[in-house]
Amino acid sequence: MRCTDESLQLYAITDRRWLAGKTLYSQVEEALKGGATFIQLREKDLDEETFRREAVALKELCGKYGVPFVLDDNVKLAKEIDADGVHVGQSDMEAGEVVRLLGEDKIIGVSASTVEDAVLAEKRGASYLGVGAVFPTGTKDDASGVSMETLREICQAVHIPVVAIGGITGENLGQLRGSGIAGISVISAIFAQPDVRKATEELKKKTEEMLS
Ligand code: TZP
Ligand code: MG
Repeated sequence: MRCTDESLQLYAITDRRWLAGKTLYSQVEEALKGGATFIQLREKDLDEETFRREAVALKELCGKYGVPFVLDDNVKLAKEIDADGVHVGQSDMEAGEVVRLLGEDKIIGVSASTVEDAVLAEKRGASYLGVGAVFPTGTKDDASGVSMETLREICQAVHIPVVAIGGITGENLGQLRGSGIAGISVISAIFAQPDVRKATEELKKKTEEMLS
């Protein structure tokens, strides 16, 4: 399924590393209240049952806010709980296979850091692309860097919407102006902040300015 550009404006990805005693559910709800337009559950160190429980609860929560909810990597679980879709990296399941398993009415996000990856993912049925890391990030050790020029080239090469990812903050997001992106995707700029709702609101305002 194709994603609307509006739904990708401020795409928040979870990370329980910064929960500091709070629950993931409450922090995601703060992000939703602050104006996050898309949520991805991405938890690399959770056991299967806990991941499943979080996924079911967050799916319902996002549904209440009318915000798309996707899982990182886990196509099988996305199908089982009827999530809105899934996001896969270059080393995960290939997009065409995901479409076959989940159906064409689901959102399939694909990570891409080159024009070739991007064009191929679109051809295979991706709904949107996550392109990065556009800035240095401490959140993902093995993130490859993507220059502003490549980001622009990717946006021009595909028809599906693109979100930039990696090290994006309120301070540097202005540099993404004019690149052709539909929105930004962040982890730490939302979930590592002491006040998640306020951080999301501020980021949303700046993102809207940058995209206008
Ligand atoms: N993919 C490329 S960079 C990245 C991912 C998942 C991490 C983004 O995290 P942050 O904290 O917004 O830099
Ligand atoms: Mg992955």
